[in-house]
Amino acid sequence: MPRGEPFKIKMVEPIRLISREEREAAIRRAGYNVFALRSHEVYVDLLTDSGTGAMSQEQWAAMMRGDESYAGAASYYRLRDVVEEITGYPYVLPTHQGRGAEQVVLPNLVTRPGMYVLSNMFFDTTRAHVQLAGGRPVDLVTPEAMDTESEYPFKGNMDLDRLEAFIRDHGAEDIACIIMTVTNNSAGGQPVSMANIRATSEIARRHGIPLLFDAARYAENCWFVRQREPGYAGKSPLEIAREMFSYGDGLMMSAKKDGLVNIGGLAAFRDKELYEKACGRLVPYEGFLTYGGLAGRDMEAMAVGLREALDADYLAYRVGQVEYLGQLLRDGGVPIQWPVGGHAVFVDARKFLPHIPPEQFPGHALAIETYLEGGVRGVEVGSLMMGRDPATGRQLPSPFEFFRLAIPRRVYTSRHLEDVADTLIRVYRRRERVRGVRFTYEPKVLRHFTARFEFVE
Ligand code: PM9
Repeated sequence: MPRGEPFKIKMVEPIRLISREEREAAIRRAGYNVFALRSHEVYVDLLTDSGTGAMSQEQWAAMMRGDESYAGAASYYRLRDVVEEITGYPYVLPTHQGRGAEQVVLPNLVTRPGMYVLSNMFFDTTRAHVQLAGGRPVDLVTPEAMDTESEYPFKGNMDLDRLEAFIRDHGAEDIACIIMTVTNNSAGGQPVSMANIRATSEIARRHGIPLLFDAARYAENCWFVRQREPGYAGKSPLEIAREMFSYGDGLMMSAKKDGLVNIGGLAAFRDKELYEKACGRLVPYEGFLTYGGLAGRDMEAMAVGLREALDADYLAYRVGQVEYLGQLLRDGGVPIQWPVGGHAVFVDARKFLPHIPPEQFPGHALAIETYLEGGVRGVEVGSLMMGRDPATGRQLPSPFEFFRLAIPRRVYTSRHLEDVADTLIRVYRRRERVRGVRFTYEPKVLRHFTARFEFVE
């Protein structure tokens, strides 16, 4: 097998490492929040894999075909056909991004305040949309996910025993829906097995509860199923995707990940009823049914990107590159969620910085330190992102304290990732000198994006 990337580079964007003094000034000005850094102040930007990928020549070419008609655009129908081919869902709505789909779909299911929405694990915007709709999000990730060192191959799984018990204790009528997040971002980009999806679907159907996918990274999940689950090695990623979606009633998707586009999202359904309810919210919040907040050219790029993301050579390179960074870090002694996830390496900040308690956000402290050390930007996924209980104002307990290095698709070379690993290993060697942080400003909703901090002395 060749070891190189399955593409060559046709266009380049310069990047550079600014000086240590400039980095210190930049992070101070940013209120010690990496979200407030300007991109030119960052050398390797692993803040997110969302919308940061490089499009292919086929995607750029397809954009020229964009039909910008307000209603009935040909680009919409091309996108719809691809989504139906992959998912089997005929009712397709474009949205401006993943959270657009969430705001269009979730309030139709959370019909009474206090209803529960169950998930293997919510991403923060999905959790926020459940709460904004008056619902109560409940994470039911498998306990194996908590042990960051075990070899368990599907740490993204739903805990089926807790799912059954929750439905039995609270009653199916109080459960708005089940959301299966593939891959499970908050647990470390960890995959969900087909067996677990099938079993979750059986439970959902038995109780008459809708099962929706949060499909942001569904193609990477399909790759892990093919690699790790008996019986799938000979199947194409497309065949695996079709089987996976056959177990659900619909999806919400940020196409900025496995749609390989810089902007765009999707909602798609098996049945007309959920679709029609979503249409009622799409028009006032996103746009007309056949553009949903996107340009025709965006839908063209998405239609091509959705297919490219299921290409076996691409997926082998993609997941392999993330694993390469994980292996370099592990070899350097850095504790990470293992096995490595599909889109990011999740550094276990609890183990990395045992002297920093959760209320001083060890994952965020590591984000600041890694930026200062080598201009590398990653993000906290832990107590800071988890936030407070809206009813009591108390900090919600976070099962993890991660510092996430998310790898944009088709953007950085392995040499960049070697620089990232060297940077983090240098921080690890002087880890006892890293300090925790506290808020100087704490926003009420999705606080990690705009909060400001100072070091705890
Ligand atoms: N995920 C991420 O970096 C981007 C926003 S925070 C920097 O991981 C899942 C599983 C996601 C996700 C976004 C969304 C929302 C839904 N589900 O960002 O609205 O990981 O397109 O998608 C980010 P949008």
